[in-house]
Amino acid sequence: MRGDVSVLGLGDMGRALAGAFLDAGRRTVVWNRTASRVDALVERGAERAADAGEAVRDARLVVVCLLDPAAVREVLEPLARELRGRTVVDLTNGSPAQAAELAGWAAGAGITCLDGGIMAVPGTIASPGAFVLYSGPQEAFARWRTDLEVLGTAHWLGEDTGLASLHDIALLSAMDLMFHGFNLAVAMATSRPGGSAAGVTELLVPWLGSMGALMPAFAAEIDAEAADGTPPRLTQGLDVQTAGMLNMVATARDAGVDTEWLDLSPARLRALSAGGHDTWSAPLGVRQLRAAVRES
Ligand code: FVH
Repeated sequence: MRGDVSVLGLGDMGRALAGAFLDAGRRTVVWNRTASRVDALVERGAERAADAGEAVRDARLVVVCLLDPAAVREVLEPLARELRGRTVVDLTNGSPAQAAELAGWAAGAGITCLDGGIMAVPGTIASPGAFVLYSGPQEAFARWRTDLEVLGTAHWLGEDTGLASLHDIALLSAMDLMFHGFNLAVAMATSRPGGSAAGVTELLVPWLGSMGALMPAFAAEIDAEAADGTPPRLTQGLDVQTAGMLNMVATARDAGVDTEWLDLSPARLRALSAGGHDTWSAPLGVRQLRAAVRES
C-alpha cells in the first residue's frame, strides 16, 4: 500500500480533510483535477498522485470530496477496476437518492462504499465540535472508524446508504432556517436607533440555546405518538400562537422588514384551526409538514 489514505478532491474541504490526515500522522496520497491545488499539501508531507487512478491504485482507504455527485461519478466510474475490493468514503454533499445510486454502482463493481455528511466547515475539521455522519456497511465503518475519527466524531447511522445524507440535509435545512431567523431578528432590531446587530445577537444566542433545549422533549413526544399514539402533553392553544405570530408580522411590517417568511406562520396555524385542531403540539407540526407534501 502506498498510503494510509487517498484524498480525491482538494477544494476547501478536501484540503482540510487531507491536512487532518497528515496532522494525525497518516501517509496521505492526494489528487485534484487542478494540479496546482496539490502543492501546499505536498509541502506538508502529502504524496502527489499523477492522476486519480494512481491515487486509488494502492490506497487502503479512498476519501472523496468533490463539488457534487456528478463530479464523483465522473471521477470514480473510469476507476472501477482500480477500486475493486477497496473502500470508498464519499463525503461530497448529495441527496439520499444520489448516495444510493453511487452505492449501487459501487456494489456492482465490487467496491465497498460508505456515504458521509460533514457537519463542519473546513476551519473546524478535526476540532472538538466537528462531526461526520456515515451510512452504509457497518463492517466497513467499524474497520475504518479510527481513521475516520481523525476528521471529527464519527457517527454511523445505519446500513441504508441514504441515511447519512438524509440527516446531513435535515440538519442543514434547520441551520438554513435558523440563519434566516437571525437575519430577520437583526433586520427588525436595527430598524430604529438603539438597536444593533451585536446587541440583538447577544440576546439571541442564549435565547436560541434555551429554546433548543426543548427539542429533546418535543422529539420524545413525536416518537411516542408515532410508536403507539401517545397524545402529546406539551401543547399550546392555537389561538395564543396565532395572536403571537400576527404580532410578529405586524411588528416586522412596521419596522419595514419583509414579512414573506413570517406570513407563513399564521397561515399554517389557521390551516390547523380550519382542520379542527385547537392546540399546537410538536407531533401536529410535523404531521402538517408531511400532509402538505402528500396533498401537493
Ligand atoms: N466548504 C464547506 O464549508 C462545506 C462543508 C460541508 C461539506 N461541504 C461539501 O464538500 C464538498 C466540497 O466542498 P468544497 O468546499 O471543497 O468545494 P470547492 O472548494 O468548490 O472544491 C470543489 C472540488 O471539486 C472538484 N471538482 C469539481 N468538479 C469536478 C469534476 N468534474 N471533476 C473533478 N473534480 C471536480 C474541484 O476541483 P478543481 O476545480 O480544483 O479542479 C475541487 O477539488 C461539496 O459537496 C460541499 O457541498 C463543504
